[in-house]
Amino acid sequence: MRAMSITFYTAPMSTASVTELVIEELGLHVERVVLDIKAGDTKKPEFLKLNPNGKVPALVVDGTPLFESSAITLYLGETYGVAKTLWPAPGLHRAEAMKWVMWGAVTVTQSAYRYGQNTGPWTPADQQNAKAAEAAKQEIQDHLAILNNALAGKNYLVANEYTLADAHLNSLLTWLRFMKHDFSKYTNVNAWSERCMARPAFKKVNAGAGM
Ligand SMILES: N[C@@H](CCC(=O)N[C@@H](CS)C(=O)NCC(=O)O)C(=O)O
Repeated sequence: MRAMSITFYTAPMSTASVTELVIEELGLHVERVVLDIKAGDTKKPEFLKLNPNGKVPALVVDGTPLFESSAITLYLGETYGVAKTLWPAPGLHRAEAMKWVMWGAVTVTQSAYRYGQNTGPWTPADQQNAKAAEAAKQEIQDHLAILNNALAGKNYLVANEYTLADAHLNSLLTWLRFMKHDFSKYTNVNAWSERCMARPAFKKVNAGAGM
């Protein structure tokens, strides 16, 4: 395959760490640009030209800007992952891998954001709603139960082989652990997370992050 030029815009302790892990698993050589969110780097005009949402991760591949971590995982998976057996070839196993990445991006993230907005330091206290926070917390428990059932008797999500879907979803779940959601009932999820986190790529990316 022709070598492509890839520039990766990232920031510490952000959603970009999901992409960081995917890049590490694939062993890709990228040019890394580390932005400082607090200093306003993600809202500077030169970055907004690449990602008008003003968020990381963003990737520029041969001059084409890409945003949304899930889209980036799908793209990197299909382009570099199949030969490395980290992403299924086109077909139903690929569809299952996409299913879990998108479930994380849409279903789990929606509840996690709602919980964060109604409890965290990002929203003024008078705009927070305790009932909405409680409902979101329960939704997260329901999502974890779904994942726990899906992992019954299995080591990994798709065809029982580790793929970038495991990397992506587990990486996303580290944020739920960080936000102190209760994982104690979900033994299959916890055993799967342990397997994902034992991989050299995960250890390398998270070294020093305390996760
Ligand atoms: N849906 C996006 C979410 C990206 C996102 O929320 N990034 C946050 C960090 S976790 C960000 O860059 N925030 C910077 C800002 O709001 O200025 C994705 O999955 O890529």
